[in-house]
This record gives sequence, structure tokens and C-alpha cells, in this order.
Amino acid sequence: MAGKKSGGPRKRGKKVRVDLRRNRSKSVRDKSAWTKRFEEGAIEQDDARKSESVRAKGDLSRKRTIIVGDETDEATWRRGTVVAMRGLVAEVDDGQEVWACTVRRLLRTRLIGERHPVAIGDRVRFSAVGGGSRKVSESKEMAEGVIEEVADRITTLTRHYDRRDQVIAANVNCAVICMAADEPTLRPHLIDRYLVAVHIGDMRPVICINKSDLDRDGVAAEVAARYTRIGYTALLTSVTEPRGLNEMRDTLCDQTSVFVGPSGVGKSSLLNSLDRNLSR
Ligand SMILES: Nc1nc2c(ncn2[C@@H]2O[C@H](COP(=O)(O)OP(=O)(O)OP(=O)(O)O)[C@@H](O)[C@H]2O)c(=O)[nH]1
Ligand SMILES: [Mg+2]
Repeated sequence: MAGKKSGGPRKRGKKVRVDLRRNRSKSVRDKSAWTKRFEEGAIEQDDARKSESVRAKGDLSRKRTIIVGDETDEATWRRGTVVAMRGLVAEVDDGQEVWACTVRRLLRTRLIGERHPVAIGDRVRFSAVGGGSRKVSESKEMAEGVIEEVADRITTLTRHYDRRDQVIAANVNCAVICMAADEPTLRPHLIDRYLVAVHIGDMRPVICINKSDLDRDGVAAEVAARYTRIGYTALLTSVTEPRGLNEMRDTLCDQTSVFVGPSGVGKSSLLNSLDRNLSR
């Protein structure tokens, strides 16, 4: 870089090795064409030995070095928790107001292996973008910021999607696995799949079978009892009756929880019934 030597003593950032982006790790050479020509006898075997190295260089060659420096003054960074994701914009609550934050490009590069380097529940440090505000809906504007740092996650709920692990929520203690007694049909094997993800993520699982008003043959009650017998908390709830909502409130008290489950089982309805302030 031309400007490097002329600026006098300059604070250099730290060198960090990061994975190459997927599209950069593609071979630049069309290997199949070379193989084809070799098979057709156009390339002598001896020539190939002299000119081609077939030894893999290992992981080192698949990394690149980036310089991580102070882009803004750390002393001014604020702390907050990501409370919503809207595309690449994270909404960060600092305890007083909610900021619309993008993610510093260098941070994105360092976390390139992850589909979303920032997830709901992440504890972050961010810098304010001087005087900027971002329109997040027709009626809502938020102060703008840039996420500079993401704290290590204590727990994570992930799903495997498009050959990558996607973090759905970070730093929650409890995951409420929601199913419906009916509409959609209760599928107990799905509960087990969620249980595996919740245990891997180090969270406490709570099983909730909602729409118990539709459990006419008692199958949902039997499924819940089966999980209770092996030590899980399994609640039967109904938003319409209502039923089991106080029990659910007590179960969730004093912890950060995430509601997971298929579409239509009543997660939003449950949350709105548990706390009227949540409907917005
Ligand atoms: N009968 C009955 N219907 C319910 C109950 N809870 C919710 N519903 C209905 O089920 C439908 C789906 O509820 P939602 O709360 O939107 O479901 P959701 O899990 O949030 O769905 P997604 O947002 O798509 O993931 C709505 O029509 C609700 O009125 C219940 O306890 N009993
Ligand atoms: Mg919903």
C-alpha cells in the first residue's frame, strides 16, 4: 500500500487469521479440463509430475490475514442486548432505548462461517452513528449504531440450515417447545428433535402442548404425561379455554426464555395471553 510508509508512526491493528469466504476458496483452474486432456493423452505423465504439486497444503492455505484495528474509540462504545433481527439490522436494547445497528464489516469477516454473526439475545458493544436514525417501520424511527463486539455466548439455540448452523437465539436459559394437541396434528417425534437441540444448546427445556381444548381423545394429555414421567416439565395449555397459563407463567418466572415450535401451534397467542404488553 502506497500510503503505508509516509504516515509516520501509526498504530497498527492486530493480525487475525480468518477463513476464506466460500466463493474465494473455489479452484481457479478447471481441473476437469486438465484431467480430460490427460486422459486423452495430450499431457505426458512425467510432465505432470514436474509441473503439478498434488500435495494438499492443509488448513493454513485456506485462511487469509486481516488487520483488526480500533475503528472507533472503544471508550465510547455502549452495551446492549439484541432483541430483534430485521434482515442484517439488529435491534439493540441498551436498557433505555432500542437502537438499529448494523454489524461492523470486520466483525462480519471474522465470523464469516456463521450465517448471522449476530443473533437475538447476543450481548454486544456498539458505537453510535453520529445523529443518524433509521426508519424501521411506517411509524417508528430508531437511533443508529454499529455493532463492534459480540460477547461469547453462554447458551445457543441453533438449527442446521443450508449446510450451516444458524443461531436462532443466544443466552437464553429456557426453551419452551410448543406443540398443539391438534391443528396442526401433534407429532411427538418433533418434540424429541427440539429436545436434542435444546440440550445441545445447554438450555432447560419446557414442553408445552397448547390447544388442549382440541384434545378430545386425550392423546395430548398422554404424551405430556409420558414426558413428565421421565423428568421433564410438560404443560398442557389452552389460550381459548383458558388453561395452564398461570402454571406457564410460574415456570417462566425469573429466566430468559425462547418459544420454539412449528407454525400455527399458538406461540404468539400464548405469549400475548401470558403478557398483554407483548402484543405490538
Ligand atoms: N383452539 C385453539 N386455538 C388456538 C389456541 N391458541 C392459538 N390458537 C389459534 O391457532 C392459530 C395460530 O396461532 P398463532 O399464535 O398465530 O401460532 P404461532 O405458533 O405463533 O404461528 P407462527 O407465528 O406462524 O409460528 C390462531 O388462529 C389462534 O387463534 C388454543 O389454545 N386453542
Ligand atoms: Mg407467531
